[in-house]
Amino acid sequence: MELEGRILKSISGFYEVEADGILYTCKARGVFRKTGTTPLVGDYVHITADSADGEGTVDEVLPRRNALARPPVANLDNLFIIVSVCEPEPNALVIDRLTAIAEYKKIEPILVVTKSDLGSAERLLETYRKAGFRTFCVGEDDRGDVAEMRELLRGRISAFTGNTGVGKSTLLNALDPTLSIATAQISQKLGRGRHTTRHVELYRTCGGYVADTPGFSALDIENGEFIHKDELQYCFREFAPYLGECRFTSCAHVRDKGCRVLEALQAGEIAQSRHASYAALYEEAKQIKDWQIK
Ligand SMILES: Nc1nc2c(ncn2[C@@H]2O[C@H](COP(=O)(O)OP(=O)(O)OP(=O)(O)O)[C@@H](O)[C@H]2O)c(=O)[nH]1
Ligand SMILES: [Mg+2]
Ligand SMILES: [Zn+2]
Repeated sequence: MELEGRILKSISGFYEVEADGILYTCKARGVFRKTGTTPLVGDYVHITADSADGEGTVDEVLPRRNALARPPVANLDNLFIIVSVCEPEPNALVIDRLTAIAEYKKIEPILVVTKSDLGSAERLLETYRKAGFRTFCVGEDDRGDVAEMRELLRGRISAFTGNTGVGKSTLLNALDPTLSIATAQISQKLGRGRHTTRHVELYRTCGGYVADTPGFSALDIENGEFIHKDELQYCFREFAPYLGECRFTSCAHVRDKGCRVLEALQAGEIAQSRHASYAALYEEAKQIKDWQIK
């Protein structure tokens, strides 16, 4: 029986595919050879289901709207970038690399600050709100923004990403307590730094689909994606009003004379940390060979 479905989970050599409301466990072996594409969670696929025993094989990966290398998810509308005020500390370059790659792939980046009970989230929220992003804030006894977040999930496909331990799984459970996803408990001090979530999984919730993903470590700063240096300026949405206004058309917006972006930075219209991330990513992009860019 041929069916069209969506990959919800990829784990130890199997894909879990949802088709017509039924879950099929499909073998991963040989799929790449057959389709020429390694299937990702979020992919729409054609499967052949074996009778009614819930097993099958993936025959074809249907065209993707977009795909991320890290976290490995396809066909996203939203990328929720989760950062905690502390434990672990936020890192602007990590956040801005993620916002840039999401913009590049036409995925809406959204910033969520967690653990507001442990410190002030205001500076982070302010930076990203001003840059033009939707932002949310949650804390242990403050689930104020959770209801608003649910609205953004409705009818969309979203993924949560961020350092390990920021509270991605905890937040998903707050959004939908029926999910009961395993999280690192505060009492398990020994477990700190360990990854609790170990595979990508797309959950059907809040009228949409949300992927919980394994966190990355603080050292794991790159994400395997490349943006051409000339494209990078378009991946910082707060630069938009100034692009095309610089004295030199080839302006890199890093140290050139007559640069409108740098003027906006001086005037406080663009956050220092955001421009510093842009400059760091630009330096990196200069080293990238064209063949490395997909
Ligand atoms: N104080 C406080 N602790 C929180 C909050 N959110 C999550 N935590 C705690 O942070 C720890 C990590 O939470 P998880 O939800 O497992 O983090 P995660 O981002 O899913 O981590 P990985 O799965 O390893 O990527 C747990 O001990 C949570 O109880 C919060 O808002 N405030
Ligand atoms: Mg988790
Ligand atoms: Zn410029």
